[in-house]
Amino acid sequence: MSERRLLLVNGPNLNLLGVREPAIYGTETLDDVLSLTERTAGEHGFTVRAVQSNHEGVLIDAIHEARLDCAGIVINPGGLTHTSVVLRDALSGVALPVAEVHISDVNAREEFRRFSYVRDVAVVHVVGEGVAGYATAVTKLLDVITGNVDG
Ligand code: CA2
Repeated sequence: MSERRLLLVNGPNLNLLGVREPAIYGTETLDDVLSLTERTAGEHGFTVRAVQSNHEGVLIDAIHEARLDCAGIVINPGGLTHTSVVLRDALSGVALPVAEVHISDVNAREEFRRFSYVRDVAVVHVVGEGVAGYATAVTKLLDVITGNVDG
């Protein structure tokens, strides 16, 4: 394992969390996501570096940089989940363990949300737990990283 740090990636429009569409995404904000993720990782002696961007290339650069100093990646790719081969290639290219998290239950919404380009490059999948799902994703990913479970 490299350093005891996780990269948290939030994709396009997730800066609007808690501001719009509370019926789907709840009332917690992106700052709440960051606090929860940092607290959960901190309980296991890990720190978090977080990036949110509405620009695919910014996310890809952050994923590439994680190769140098992170032990794993927690990602909610937002709508890029369903569209982005390049995001998938970046994740598979850095060869770090990945947890894919979705706030809403993507399997119970529109048909196009059922397909994920990220799914099979991730070792942990969390859907439909709301913002609390980020804590689940961190805990499960750290279990994989620290060898508590085999995935
Ligand atoms: O459920 C999730 O976490 C999603 O990744 C969220 C994406 C959506 O495209 C995926 O299908 C499922 C949308 C992110 C936009 O988030 C917003 C939050 C509040 C208000 C508007 C958008």
